[in-house]
Amino acid sequence: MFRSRLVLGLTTAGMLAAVSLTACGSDPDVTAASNKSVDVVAVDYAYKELPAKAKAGTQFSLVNESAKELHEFVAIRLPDAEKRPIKELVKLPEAELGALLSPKPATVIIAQPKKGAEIMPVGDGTISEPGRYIVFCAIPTGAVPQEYLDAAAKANGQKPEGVAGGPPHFVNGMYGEITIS
Ligand SMILES: [Cu+2]
Repeated sequence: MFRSRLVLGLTTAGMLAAVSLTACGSDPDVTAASNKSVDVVAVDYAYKELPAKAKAGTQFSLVNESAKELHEFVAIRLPDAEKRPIKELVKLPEAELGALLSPKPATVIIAQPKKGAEIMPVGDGTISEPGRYIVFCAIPTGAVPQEYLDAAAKANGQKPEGVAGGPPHFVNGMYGEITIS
């Protein structure tokens, strides 16, 4: 399963604490217009046009506008009792964050730079179950796209390991949330 390896690329809690408070990726004014499909845009290092709300069954896709970085859209349903804002959650100590992110994602979409191809190691972009989802990108900053994709292909749906790079993109602010109803 997609266990807490997700965050093994994490650095220290100290680095997480350095995350800017201004970088939260959801736009509270945006609600998905259609219950069919939504294109989320990835830039270095944030999501654009990430709806705050969408209907169950919405299929997401990821358009990567970065010139060189690979980006991903990992959506994990949070426990119903979890009410803290996402910007607090991403700053939790690694073990705590790892536990929160241990459920299998509803979907994982990886998109190549320059609006390149999408790869879907988990699911097909569809989020079916109502709830509150954290959306984040854990690709190491500066990782070579092909190196990461090769590692992802070998990882069988789990988080690729051993890919050179800096802290995961969510440490740079690449995270957000979507409420599915
Ligand atoms: Cu990213």
